[in-house]
Amino acid sequence: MPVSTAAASTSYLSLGSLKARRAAVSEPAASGCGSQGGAGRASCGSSSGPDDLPPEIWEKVKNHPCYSEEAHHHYARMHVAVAPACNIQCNYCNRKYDCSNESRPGVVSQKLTPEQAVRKVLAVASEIPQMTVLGIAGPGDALANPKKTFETFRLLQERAPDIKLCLSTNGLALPDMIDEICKYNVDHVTITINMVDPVVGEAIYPWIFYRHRRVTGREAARILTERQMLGLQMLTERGVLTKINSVLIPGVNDEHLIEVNRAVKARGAFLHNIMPLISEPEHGTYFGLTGQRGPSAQELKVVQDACAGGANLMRHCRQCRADAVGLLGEDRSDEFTLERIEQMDVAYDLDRRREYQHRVEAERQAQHAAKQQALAGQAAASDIKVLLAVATKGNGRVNQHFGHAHEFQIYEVSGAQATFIGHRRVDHYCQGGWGEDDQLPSIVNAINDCHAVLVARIGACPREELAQAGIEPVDAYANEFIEKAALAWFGDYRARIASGAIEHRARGDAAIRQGAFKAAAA
Ligand code: CLF
Ligand code: SF4
Repeated sequence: MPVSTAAASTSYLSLGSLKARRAAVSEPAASGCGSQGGAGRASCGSSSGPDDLPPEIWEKVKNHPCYSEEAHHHYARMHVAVAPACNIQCNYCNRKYDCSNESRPGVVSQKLTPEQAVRKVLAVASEIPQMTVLGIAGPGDALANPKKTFETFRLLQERAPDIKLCLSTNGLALPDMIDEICKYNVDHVTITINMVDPVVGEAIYPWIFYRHRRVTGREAARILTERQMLGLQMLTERGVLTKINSVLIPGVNDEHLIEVNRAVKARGAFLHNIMPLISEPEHGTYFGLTGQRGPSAQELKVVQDACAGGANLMRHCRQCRADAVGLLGEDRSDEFTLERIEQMDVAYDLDRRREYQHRVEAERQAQHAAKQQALAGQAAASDIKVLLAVATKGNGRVNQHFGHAHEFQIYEVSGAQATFIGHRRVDHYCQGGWGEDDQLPSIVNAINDCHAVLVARIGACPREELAQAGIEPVDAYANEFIEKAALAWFGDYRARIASGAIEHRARGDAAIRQGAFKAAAA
């Protein structure tokens, strides 16, 4: 159902058309930030820290890379592909590919039995001590495969009690599984909710399989949304932190996601993760084959911004594979094939893991304190906002060479603050030590809405091409904390405008990278 028209023929959303809805979503919450979800203070989002959250919630999220934006710089997750079947059909999914709810299209390398899965988790945990979360996210639906899913959790709890358990589901079977979820201490659940209106839903879901029969059309969407809302409410009542994933499908559910945000906040969702549809003909999905496109970077941002004040937003999702291993944004799954695991000497050492994580925590807190100190006194009011792209390999600093970046982090800077709003994946500019000039246009496209790119270093050729595209290459803040660097650059930018040296101009849109992607491990 196309929901609005904008001037440009390729655009479905206009900022103006969202303002009324945004105002409605931004009404003050009735209650404070409760222990059972994110309803309440707008600061209780994935970027929240110990000062913003009740201690029991902070304990649950502080080392979960998806539930805490800060944690994702330090802690890793892994998925085990034990759940091949699904009980619904989404128009953006092809069963030969990973579940589009939680992963990029691309075949799962190996489906696992629960026993194989647990062996793999222990092998990864022994080599990657910062791996703190095991998620079951497909390649089908975790709860459409309850025996395999819960057997994996049961076995793992016995062998590795420190690993947090997480699952992702379309929600159809959820209300029937709440007791099992709680029995195995799964305290993080993701539900993919793309609509709360069956009229919208019938354009996304051709059928569901429910109570031993196949149901199609609007009736299928009605049952699905009722089950999703009921399941979310039941999880909230049991104190399970629930994140909602929504796939933004331009012209189908873009404006409608604001209503989804409001509905899930009312039922206690902790986070809302609005992700772009990834749709290419070669994926073989209904949407891919019928030409349904995904959103541009600005279309995604407009919807996310319109939801500000509602359920808290996650903006650092990497739409990872159903067998992903490692930090978000990297994939080390190739290092842990069944063949390799068979040959590994697996030594799961809980004390060593704890000791490592204590060190990470101390380092993280030191970084946090240093950053706060660096930021003190930086804020200044401004009437303009700009986006900056940042090349970073971690520790919250501008510390990566332009040519080595496989993604850029995007910050919105207004003078008063620099806020992380997402990332853009790109192909490496440097290939085997040489700059690959063919890659530059795609990198420029990916950050084309940014005024500058902050890097540790950059070569002459990309510097020139970026400048020609109107994106200022900046290496003056190498190794500075990102926020401090962003605010300093912005102060300089405003000074140049004030002196008449430059003129402030709005930027255009940027493209979200489509197609299968496996980022190299750092
Ligand atoms: Fe996996 Fe999902 Fe758990 Fe994270 S992923 S089951 S909550 S451990 Fe994370 Fe991956 Fe985004 Fe999912 S980056 S796709 S939000
Ligand atoms: Fe595919 Fe996941 Fe949708 Fe099932 S729930 S059809 S596996 S995207």
